[in-house]
Amino acid sequence: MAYRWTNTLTRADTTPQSAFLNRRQLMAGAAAGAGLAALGGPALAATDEGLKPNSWEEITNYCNFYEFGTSKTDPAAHAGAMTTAPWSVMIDGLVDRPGAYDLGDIVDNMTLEERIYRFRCVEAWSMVIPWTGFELADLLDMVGVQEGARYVAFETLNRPEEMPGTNYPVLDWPYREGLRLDEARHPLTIMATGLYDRPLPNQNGAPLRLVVPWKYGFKSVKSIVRITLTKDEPFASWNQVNAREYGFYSNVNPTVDHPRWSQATERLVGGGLFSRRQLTQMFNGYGDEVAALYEGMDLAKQF
Ligand SMILES: Nc1nc2c(c(=O)[nH]1)N[C@H]1C(S)=C(S)[C@@H](COP(=O)(O)O)O[C@H]1N2
Ligand SMILES: [Mo]
Repeated sequence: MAYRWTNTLTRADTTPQSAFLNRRQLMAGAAAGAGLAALGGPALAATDEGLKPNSWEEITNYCNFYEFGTSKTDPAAHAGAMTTAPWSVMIDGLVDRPGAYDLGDIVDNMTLEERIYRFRCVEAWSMVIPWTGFELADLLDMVGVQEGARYVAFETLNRPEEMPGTNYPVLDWPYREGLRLDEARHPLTIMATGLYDRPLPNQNGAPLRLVVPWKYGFKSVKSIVRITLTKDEPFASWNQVNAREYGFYSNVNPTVDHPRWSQATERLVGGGLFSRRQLTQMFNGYGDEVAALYEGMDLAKQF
């Protein structure tokens, strides 16, 4: 299904400048000898060290994608078997134009850009990742969200013949995650299609994955085949496994520990085990942009 759609907003209308670093800006700035912190603004300047993206090797060889096994290296070893073309995404539930959308048609109608985001896993490691993607809000506008929709549910491909990990009942497959609609519409929430200006590798969730930089990594559902607008809070895979350990919101919060380990600090992957442990920031450093979404909520209870 081809659906033509034009974005009438520019990035400047929708995205706080401090919220992301355009990769080209970064390169241009570096070339001109400008300080990176000056370009970064508050969201990223808080961890200046974090501005340097992790290498392609690090990002593509230290992955969580349990459909291919539970070790960090399993996805790089086994995800190559996943067929990602053609790829269609079923968009349904409370939308005006439900249907099976071909990914090529979706991408043709989106504004693709590069954004360097800090990434924080609930296992207390982190990376800095240069994604290519488009805003989820633009996709939601394309299909038309109906009144009454309050959440967005996401579902990963479930294809046992190409995904050896799904033969084990680690999770209730397919992998599923959800966001509240205002979180989904936030300009920092993107659907990634690439990494370092290259197509997304399978192990990182090709051809389409969610990226929500102020939440723990497990909210970033990979290889998405279905997006459903719902009235009620959707099923979330890790929340279902252990609700005490994994809440629906999963906002990065150094003051709320995982029951089995602290969330106060993180190890930046790639710089040596001890030298680069750093303090974790509330909302992963994106608090200026997103704290308002949670006003009035007790984040120790709704974690
Ligand atoms: N389908 C699917 N999506 C997933 C996961 C998974 O096991 N299956 N793991 C999550 C977790 S725990 C993390 S930390 C991130 C890791 O993304 P990366 O491997 O690209 O770093 O993917 C998330 N998305
Ligand atoms: Mo994770």
